[in-house]
Amino acid sequence: MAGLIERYRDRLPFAPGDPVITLDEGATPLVHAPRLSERLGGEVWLKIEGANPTGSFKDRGMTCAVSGAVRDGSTAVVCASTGNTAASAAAYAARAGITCAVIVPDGKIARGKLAQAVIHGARVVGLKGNFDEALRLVRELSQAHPIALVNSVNPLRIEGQKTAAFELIETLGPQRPLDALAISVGNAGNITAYWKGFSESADQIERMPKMLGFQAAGAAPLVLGHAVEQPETLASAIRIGDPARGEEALLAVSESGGAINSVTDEQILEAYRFLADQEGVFCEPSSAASVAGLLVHGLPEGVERIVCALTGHGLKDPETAIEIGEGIIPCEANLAAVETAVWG
Ligand code: AN7
Repeated sequence: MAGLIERYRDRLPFAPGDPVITLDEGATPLVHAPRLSERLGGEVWLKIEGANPTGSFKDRGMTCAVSGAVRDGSTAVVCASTGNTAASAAAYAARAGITCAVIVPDGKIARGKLAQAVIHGARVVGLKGNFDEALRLVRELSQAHPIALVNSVNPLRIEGQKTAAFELIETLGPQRPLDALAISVGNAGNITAYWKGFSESADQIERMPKMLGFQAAGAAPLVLGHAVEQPETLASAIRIGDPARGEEALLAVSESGGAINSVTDEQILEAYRFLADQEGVFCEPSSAASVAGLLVHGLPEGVERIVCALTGHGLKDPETAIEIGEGIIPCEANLAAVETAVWG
């Protein structure tokens, strides 16, 4: 399967002959969730964005942002990140043969993401500060130096990420449009991108889906209506207090007749476990915020068919899984002991 730029070139700002930096991102599975459907009384589908090459939806935006940077003659890219953007930027920069620096809140990103950034050869900077401070600093840095900013403030990121909406329409078909999209919200680029994708496809679908965004309760500026100085949540990917695309996200929500709500860390973890043990789908806690939101708030009036965007793979954050999963049963190396261990 070709990468996104090749598949959707007519709807992306790339001309034939432009350099394309790709890892064959996109075309991710859309999996029906029977148990979740039963619990919610609707038809629920999971868009498995963790199946992208670096394990998150960021790859959709990054193929475009890094291709654009190369086209414009940049030899270096930079981003602030809660982890997934860093992993994706590092991989695509490696692919492009250019330099990458990532600024992450020190000690606050999941181990898998850190492993990716390091092994792809990025300069990994552990900032004594949070994501919002990191983003402010990289914006200044990229204005003062010839280094391309690949956060979702870069319009090419939104362009790439809107293709997830195109895929949903293709997969479900125009006769079976979805009524709503549930999605976790951090810096608010992804919900903005989905809405752009649906809006550009308005002529192909009978009705526009409602955008249902969910933030972690300790990092819910769009629910509270003001920035959060010290955001806190175990869903480290969405530990963001001042989303760069907050206004656009609110617009997407109001234009679509949707809503933004918050969920507690406990509710996020319950959804995270439910997906893993009832549906066989392992996503990271931040991704499970979308499902938590539906479990807590229910399906809105008139919503029957819904897609939850599961934004990142569970393996990104092995520590959380091991911490909250069932423990490991120690066992001597003989059959009787194994029998006891297996059957209890
Ligand atoms: C798994 O990597 O912001 O609302 O720096 O990694 O578009 O920010 C990650 C965000 C949801 C929120 N789920 O998306 C980063 C970063 C996962 C994420 C979000 C992120 P946006």
